[in-house]
Amino acid sequence: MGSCDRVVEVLREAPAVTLLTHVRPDADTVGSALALALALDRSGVDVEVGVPGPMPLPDALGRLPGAKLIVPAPEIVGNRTVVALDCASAERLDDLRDVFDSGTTRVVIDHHASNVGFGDVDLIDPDADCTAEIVLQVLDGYGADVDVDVATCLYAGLVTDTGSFRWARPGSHAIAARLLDAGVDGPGWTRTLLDTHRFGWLAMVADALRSAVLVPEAFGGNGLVYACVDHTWRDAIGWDEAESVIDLVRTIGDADVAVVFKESAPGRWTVSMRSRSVTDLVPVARAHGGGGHPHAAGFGFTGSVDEVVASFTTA
Ligand SMILES: [Mn+2]
Repeated sequence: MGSCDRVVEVLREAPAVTLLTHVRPDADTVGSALALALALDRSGVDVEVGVPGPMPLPDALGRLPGAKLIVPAPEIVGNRTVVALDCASAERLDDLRDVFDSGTTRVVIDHHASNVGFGDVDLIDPDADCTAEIVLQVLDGYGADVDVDVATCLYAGLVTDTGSFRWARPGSHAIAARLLDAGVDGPGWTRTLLDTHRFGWLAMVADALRSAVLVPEAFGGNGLVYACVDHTWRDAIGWDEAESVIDLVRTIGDADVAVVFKESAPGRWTVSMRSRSVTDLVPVARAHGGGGHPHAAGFGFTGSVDEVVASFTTA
């Protein structure tokens, strides 16, 4: 029996399910969890969705269908069947890791190449553009009705993890067509999820871009461009507004690797990395305790940006 069939079987037998997203939640992890939650809820399953960490849910994600199924982290019951969605490792569950570990049937659904599996049932497909695609397979196996609400949640993961379909595989375009046929407002959700910022975002971006440094000798001479967003911006306009800076920095063709350092509190950083072609970021992220995909990865650290940049230069 394949992993997808096993996940379907587990879900069919569970009277109650806890679904968990990763910390610093994005549209793929939340959309995947809510799509699955909606389908289970309609089938009479007692379902709760937990979002770990201190970061508030970005406004746009709170408007997805099914967001009412999100339960504040302290109120999560923790069912015997637990599912981690889009989490490359158990660490990504942050303060809800105990909820996952306490389950008796722990399911991992993910598409990160760095994910070695940390559940009793691991459904991990690094060839999938997003976790939402894998959830769609599960929903089809489960016999769920992929109506406009479920489709909207899946589309949210698909459109964001493919960078508005820039690097989408043929199969992902086919899935997009199916979701749009189900009634998803594609242009509307794309604007909401990817092209909407608060006014203060412009000043933050100006500040971040002014900080940009090019290090041609880094990554074996393939080059690094990096920028920093300091912690004061988090309080001013919200943590999620800094997530888009990497999409500007990574357009610089002078370097193979683009990195954005985002300070969540003084000296505490989360790092987003992108590579254009030759550099495999998975080992780089793993060396710093993180994970991801060959061309998109990340990690967190406490300390000085200069030290981390120095490690890239000797890499
Ligand atoms: Mn994802």
